[in-house]
Amino acid sequence: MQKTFALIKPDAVAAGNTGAIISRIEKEGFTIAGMRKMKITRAQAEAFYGVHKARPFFGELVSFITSGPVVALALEKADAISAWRDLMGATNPAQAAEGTLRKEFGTSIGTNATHGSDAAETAQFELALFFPEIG
Ligand code: 3AN
Repeated sequence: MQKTFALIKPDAVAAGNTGAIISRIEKEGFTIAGMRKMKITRAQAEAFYGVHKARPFFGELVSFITSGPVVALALEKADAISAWRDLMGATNPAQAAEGTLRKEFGTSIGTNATHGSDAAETAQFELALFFPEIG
């Protein structure tokens, strides 16, 4: 079993898609090991998106992710990191495959409904940031 970190982003929460996304998560066989609806602070966002600091859209990322409530999730499954990225689909919803969450719920490359850790080290870092109580 592997754990990954997932977020339902402010666009999807505001659009009332939290339940539909959680339902897909359970249907796809993930165990929800942690779940918290919260507003991310600026300091948390800057730490979370630290790897993107040099990107031109860093400011945009931080202001979007702090713009409204998110649902933070610790998900567990065999190969959870890649399974969750497969379920999310491509970063840009316009390029995401049919049946993926970003295709169904994302509206632009920035407002793309969900986040998922991209590697074991990032999963560990992001889980520790949002779920320090989960080992
Ligand atoms: P992913 O979330 O699929 O791993 P990354 O790591 O390339 O994608 O990008 C991190 C986040 O930055 C994405 N979730 C997306 O919302 C945002 N992003 C990526 N590219 C752009 C862009 N060109 N303009 C605005 N936001 C972007």
